[in-house]
Amino acid sequence: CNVCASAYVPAATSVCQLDSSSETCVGRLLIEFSSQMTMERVQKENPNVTEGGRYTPPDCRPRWKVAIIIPFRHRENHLKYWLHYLHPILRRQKIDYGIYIINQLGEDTFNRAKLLNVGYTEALKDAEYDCFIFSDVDLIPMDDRNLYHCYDQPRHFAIAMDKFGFRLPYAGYFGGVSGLSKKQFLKINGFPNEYWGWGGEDDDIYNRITLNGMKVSRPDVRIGRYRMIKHERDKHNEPNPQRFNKIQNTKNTMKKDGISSLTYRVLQVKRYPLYTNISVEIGKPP
Ligand code: UDH
Ligand code: NGS
Repeated sequence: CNVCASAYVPAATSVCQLDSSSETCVGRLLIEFSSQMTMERVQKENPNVTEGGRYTPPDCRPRWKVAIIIPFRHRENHLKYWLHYLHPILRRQKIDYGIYIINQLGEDTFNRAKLLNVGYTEALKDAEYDCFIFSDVDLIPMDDRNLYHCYDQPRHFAIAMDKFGFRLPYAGYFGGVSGLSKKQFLKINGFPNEYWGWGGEDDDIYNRITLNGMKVSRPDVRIGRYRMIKHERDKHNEPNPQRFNKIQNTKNTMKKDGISSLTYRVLQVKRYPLYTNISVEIGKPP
């Protein structure tokens, strides 16, 4: 009887099996961005996601509580595809998660890493997350065995992007999608707040990780594949000319510039069916 079946929630006793051979995962996925996507459709596809974009697997106890943080401004169309693909993947992976869009208000220079620090802080006001995954809005995993939880070492997920010929562009690349446990994040004093505009902030984070005695962990290159939604360069996110100098100085700057020095103003928190949108003022470059 369907009614009984859907009303019955078994006691969540066993720990979720999250090895990459998990029977609920399907492996390689077909990812494309040519069909029209609407938020109504994505909502209908994901009736089990609760307000604010939260989900807990009904039949097992997850090891991690994961906040997924997306830096954002004017990318509504990309967000629809991201939600369309990621919610079902995360559900199959049996992840306990919440989705946080950190929306930079105004038209001052974009600051990806500072928005990620805001996401970390704001998500912790919602629930006791112990794992944080930081994802660009335009990156979709092509294999659901790339598990969105935390690892013994800081994790780099987006290691084989289509635009780089499904390889790392360089050994220390840490961009696109990465994940740190709360402990790992605090060990590096979070992310830098002082990279305004495009580039270098991910290299600074990589430096923080290695300078603090940690190593980056990565999936197999056949599994860590991603499609990026093609787009032009955004306005107010020009390449930052200071980025090359700044990444030479991480050792000196990381102790004072990070989660310990973060300041911002939240203007609105809105809970939508598939995500929580946090609109913030983060200031502008000095
Ligand atoms: N982001 C926004 N809005 C912006 C800028 C950035 O939402 O205006 C977010 C978004 O999540 C994006 C991420 O920050 O995925 C990273 O920024 P990016 O997509 O600009 O970085 P990427 O390296 O592109 O992907 C750089 C410009 C490439 C131009 C290529 C022209 N053919
Ligand atoms: C490096 C940038 C990174 C960037 C990576 C890939 O050169 O921030 O290219 O860029 N570092 C510096 O500029 C110091 S991409 O091809 O995605 O536009 O993530």
